[in-house]
Amino acid sequence: NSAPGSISFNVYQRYDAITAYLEELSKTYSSRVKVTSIGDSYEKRQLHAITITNGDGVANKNVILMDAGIHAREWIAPAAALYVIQQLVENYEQNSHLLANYDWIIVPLINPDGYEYSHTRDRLWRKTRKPVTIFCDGTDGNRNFDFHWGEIATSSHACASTFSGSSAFSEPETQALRDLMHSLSGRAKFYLSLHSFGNYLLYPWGYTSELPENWRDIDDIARAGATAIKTATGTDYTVGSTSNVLYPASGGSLDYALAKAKIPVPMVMELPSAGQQFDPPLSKIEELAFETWIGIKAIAEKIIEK
Ligand code: ING
Ligand code: ZN
Repeated sequence: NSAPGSISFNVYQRYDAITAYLEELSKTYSSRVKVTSIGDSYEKRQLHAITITNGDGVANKNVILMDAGIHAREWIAPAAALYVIQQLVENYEQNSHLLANYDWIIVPLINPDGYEYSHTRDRLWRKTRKPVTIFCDGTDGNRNFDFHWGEIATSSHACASTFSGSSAFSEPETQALRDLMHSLSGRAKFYLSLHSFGNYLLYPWGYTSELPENWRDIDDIARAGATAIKTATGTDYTVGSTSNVLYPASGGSLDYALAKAKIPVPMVMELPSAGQQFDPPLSKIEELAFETWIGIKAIAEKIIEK
């Protein structure tokens, strides 16, 4: 089911290779693919978004928005995002129904500074890389969004791995994602942020154990994804609100997407670990990415048919 392409899933690709792949797709498939920069990281890496269409030239279609890699060490997440990109672009014939009335906008690596740092210096690095004090660097991007910022399961200590930031949206990476969300206002119908690990399909809220008004719709759609994965590979996912099935946490992009950017169906997917936390073995990357794609496709089909 995978298409031939110039990216391989037998290693965790680095920022430069990911960038080169996106640029190659935009050249080879110029009628259907556009790559833009939505901003620069603290260390001045471009934050790339790939817009995938069916090439019919119709403007302002509905949008499915995805990001991955807000947490540096969760390497399987950007790999899965690249797999989705590959399927939609290089395996277009089999997936064109997913692009008929929807454009997909995917940011496969929203925290490239942290990602590179987790490859070169500290495998378990989670945060961005902007210095905070003379002793400690980095902010947890998924605690830095301005909705109940700094309230729950986050730290005000710069050295902590869940440091919420010196202020809400203190980081160029979260600013870029915020601006992208708002620029799609009214068009984005589904937002998915990929993390690892633990096999969860999460929806708001993280800041409270109460549920959003449309939770039944979101739950239904998430369960379609979990069921598709269970059927395809036997892998179990837990579906529910962040605070109810995982832990309470505020300031995440998920809550922000619903509350502030008004994206009606937002989710976080916590991918599997293959028993190795943030290090699924290289031989498992493609399998896990494929399985994730099965779930995302089922969810997208459900969104699109609504
Ligand atoms: N988990 C997420 C985290 O940022 C999460 C869980 C999802 C929190 C949505 C808040 C909102 O802690 C991982 N593994 O990063
Ligand atoms: Zn994460």
